[in-house]
Amino acid sequence: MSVVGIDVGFQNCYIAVARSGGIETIANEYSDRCTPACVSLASKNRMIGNAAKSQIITNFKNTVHGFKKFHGRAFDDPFVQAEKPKLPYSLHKLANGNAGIKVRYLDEDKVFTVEQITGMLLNKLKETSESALKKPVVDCVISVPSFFTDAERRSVFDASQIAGLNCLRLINDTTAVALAYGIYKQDLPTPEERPRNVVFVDIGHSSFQVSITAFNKGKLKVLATAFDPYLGGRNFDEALVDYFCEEFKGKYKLNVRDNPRALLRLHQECEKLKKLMSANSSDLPLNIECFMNDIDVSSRMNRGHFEDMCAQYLMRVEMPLKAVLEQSKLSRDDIYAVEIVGGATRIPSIKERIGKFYGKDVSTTLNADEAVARGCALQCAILSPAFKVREFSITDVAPFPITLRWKSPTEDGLGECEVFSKNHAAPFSKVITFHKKEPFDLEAFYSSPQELPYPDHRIGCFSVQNVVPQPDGDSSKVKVKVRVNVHGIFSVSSASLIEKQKGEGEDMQIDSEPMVQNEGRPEDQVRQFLLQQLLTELCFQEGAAGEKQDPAAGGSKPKVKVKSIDLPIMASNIRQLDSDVLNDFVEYERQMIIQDKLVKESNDAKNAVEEYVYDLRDKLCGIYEKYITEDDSNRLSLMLEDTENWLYEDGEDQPKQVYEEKLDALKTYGGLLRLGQPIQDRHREHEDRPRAFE
Ligand code: ATP
Ligand code: K
Ligand code: MG
Repeated sequence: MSVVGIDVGFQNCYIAVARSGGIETIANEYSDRCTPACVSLASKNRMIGNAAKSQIITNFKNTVHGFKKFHGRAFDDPFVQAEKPKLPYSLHKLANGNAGIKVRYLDEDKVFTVEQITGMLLNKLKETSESALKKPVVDCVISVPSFFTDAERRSVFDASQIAGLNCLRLINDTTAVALAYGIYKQDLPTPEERPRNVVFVDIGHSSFQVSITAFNKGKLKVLATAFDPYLGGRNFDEALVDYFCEEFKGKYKLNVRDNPRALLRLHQECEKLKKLMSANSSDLPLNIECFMNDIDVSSRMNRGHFEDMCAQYLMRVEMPLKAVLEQSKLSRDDIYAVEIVGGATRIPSIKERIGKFYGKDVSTTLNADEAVARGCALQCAILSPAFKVREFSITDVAPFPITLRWKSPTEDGLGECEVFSKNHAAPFSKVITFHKKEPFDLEAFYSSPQELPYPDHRIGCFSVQNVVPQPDGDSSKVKVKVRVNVHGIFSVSSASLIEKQKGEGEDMQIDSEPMVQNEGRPEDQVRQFLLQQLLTELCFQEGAAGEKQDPAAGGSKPKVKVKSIDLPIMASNIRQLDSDVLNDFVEYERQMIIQDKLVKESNDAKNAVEEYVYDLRDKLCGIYEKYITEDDSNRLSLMLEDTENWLYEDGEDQPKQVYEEKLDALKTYGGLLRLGQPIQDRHREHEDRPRAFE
């Protein structure tokens, strides 16, 4: 069983794994711990991560980056529409209304869903972890922003399946960071003591998240989260880009925005400049050679000017910090430490503002780039039966309140109730009891659309089927379990009909769960206040080991035999991929992997031929010179030249076997002429001989 944690960033991805002795972040084949969230499609294969990033400018139309926030979003979504003009690649409206990504791949126009693109990226990260662990990787934990709604989470989860991963948990970025912070702390207060409250701030390339988490020995509890989903390092890059575009218009008469390649280069240079300004407050140069129309451009910038330019973004730093403090109902004095992670917290003015707001120096004890991935790997290790980890319980929150509305076709029992309040503990299950004579629908939605960073507040519809009246014509008691699961995804997870047994009164007790007596109430009208009461009494928290019962439910109640019949639930309008579509994507991803492998093998085989040619040619005029006649040497040189020409012409793009045969032929031909290999043997014999006497 693998233990892998993956931080899928808007810009940067990190992987941490559990190996003997602990959690470590691992490097990819470029010896880079950071894998860019970038996928480049080409006429023969795909490139993913670092290889794709190097194509951003050369193959800009087909190199996809900045796609993380398209998860679960429609093409017409305001966010998608606002991003569209800024993208060097094209978006396309899919049949289901979602935003698809249109590229040229294998010399054809192709539209990929964002799940497929993230699937490709995840597959690359999976391969990287496999080569580090030297075994197949399936189980993993993946991070998502804490403000991701159901649709976005389901979409990321689908992507993990396309990549052949078994995602044990989608964990919120700041919760992963909290785990990475807390699990090693030896001096946390005991469960009886007042908890240690720590603020975690993660500002990445695209967003700003903050949580306040309470720690006691062996556990963490997120008290509240807040965010600015649209504030991150990219805003600061864009401010610089805007500035220089304007400047170059006047200074060089260049319309940078009309030239996607120049614009991308400017973006890259501005990001570098931004990072330099974090370490340096003096005037810094910006020079780009051959920028556009053969013109070299140059300019200067300094931190003070940059901060003025970015005042509108810097101003937004305080809001989430304040919101999270208010929601947690703590005062500044209750805060033990403020831990910051994420690349954009390196901007001095951001860091300063965070410290100033909480009246504390911020601490940077966690690795700003790797903490999320490490937390993910720790969570994976906790969930993995194959790993022994210190007991540590994690209670997260549901950041947006969720309401359930119910209706039946003929009965007039319409009603609604907020089942999860803001910052409700999660994962969490609740049981709601209805009195119904016929099937009914439960519609779930986020209660406060105005605070939702997503344009549609509907979560989905869950139809509870096969509900029938009792034999005596009375309504049946239907128990419905609703939950926010370990991924932060809402569902109506099960329903059952409780059959009255002969001879029993209405006033029965169920052995497994407490019941509120409903007698005397108009049956189909479960009123709001009653439900709220039910909800508080009938909830129990999910532990890592499954669902634990509320202790209040106790086994002390008299056990009465009741018959409970499971009812099927049909979910509709849930924003996730249909299973056939998902299967097709899984299969297609597999084909693309094979295709990439073929291309790689063929390239490797071609390189082997090329290397053999160059190597032998070098040696013919070098170390082999003494062991070969001039005539043979000429013949061999000619053969090498032929091969080289072939490599540039017919041999430019061939399957692996052709190169392998070519290499064999070269070796054999040389052998027949007693060239190539035999010379090498003679040379080696000569080299070895004196050594034998030493
Ligand atoms: P997100 O969390 O939004 O999905 P991400 O995880 O990919 O994005 P990070 O890797 O945490 O983001 O941070 C990347 C951002 O941090 C980029 O905007 C990058 O330019 C910025 N950054 C990195 N180092 C510095 C620095 N020294 N000074 C300023 N900004 C920096
Ligand atoms: K990251
Ligand atoms: Mg991040």
